[in-house]
Amino acid sequence: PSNQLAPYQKELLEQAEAVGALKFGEFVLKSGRISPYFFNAGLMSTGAILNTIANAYASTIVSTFSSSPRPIDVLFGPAYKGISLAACTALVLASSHAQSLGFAYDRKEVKDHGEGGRLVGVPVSGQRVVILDDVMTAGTAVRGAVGMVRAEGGKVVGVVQLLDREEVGGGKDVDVRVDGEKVRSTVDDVEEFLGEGARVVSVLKMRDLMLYLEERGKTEDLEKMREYRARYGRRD
Ligand code: OMP
Repeated sequence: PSNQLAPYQKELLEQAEAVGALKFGEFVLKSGRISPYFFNAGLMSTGAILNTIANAYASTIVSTFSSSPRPIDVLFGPAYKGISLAACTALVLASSHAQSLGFAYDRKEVKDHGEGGRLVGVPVSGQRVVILDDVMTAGTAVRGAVGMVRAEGGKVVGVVQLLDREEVGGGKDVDVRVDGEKVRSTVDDVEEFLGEGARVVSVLKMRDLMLYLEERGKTEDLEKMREYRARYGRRD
């Protein structure tokens, strides 16, 4: 792991802790795993924080996808938390990076009149789509988002997470201490699921949270993070 936080990562983590979006303690995750930390991106909801997040996403997108042979067309933000993330990032890409991409999201409720359809925003059919999501653990949420884009004929060429918890796929009974080399990381699983050189990247990783704790001398929290990582963390 790299051993220094970038200034924007530090800023994000400080803002996250200040609004209670980043918490240390004991939390049951969607996958059933019991985690010593939880990141609630829904609380990252002030103008200043959205500004930090959107700029970080935009820089990550530019550095990840600008070298790809074909440009990306659409940012997809899965409802609900992804909607503001993708909208704000599309705005920053246009205002600060001279790249005007489309923006789309799904509606959670079924609509049987008016414009119809599951997705709102620019059509994704035939388009190269990047999904902007909040947190990835075992990959269930992001696979759902990929399914929605594909159902409308879009091609998902990448995923950008706000936080990659750097875990392995599967549920709570997956344990890397027992399963060893057979266990693959969620990132590898999702990249394979996407196929053909698609990328899964993130603004923050679990290791960055650990650096943050280390800088603050939070040795107890850090030790719990290490134990959790030894159990569910990706192998590399
Ligand atoms: P997976 O679907 O297992 O990848 O878990 C990701 C989802 O879990 C996110 O979309 C959130 O709904 C939720 N989550 C968080 O928001 N923050 C966390 O720190 C951990 C989780 C989680 O339950 O794993």
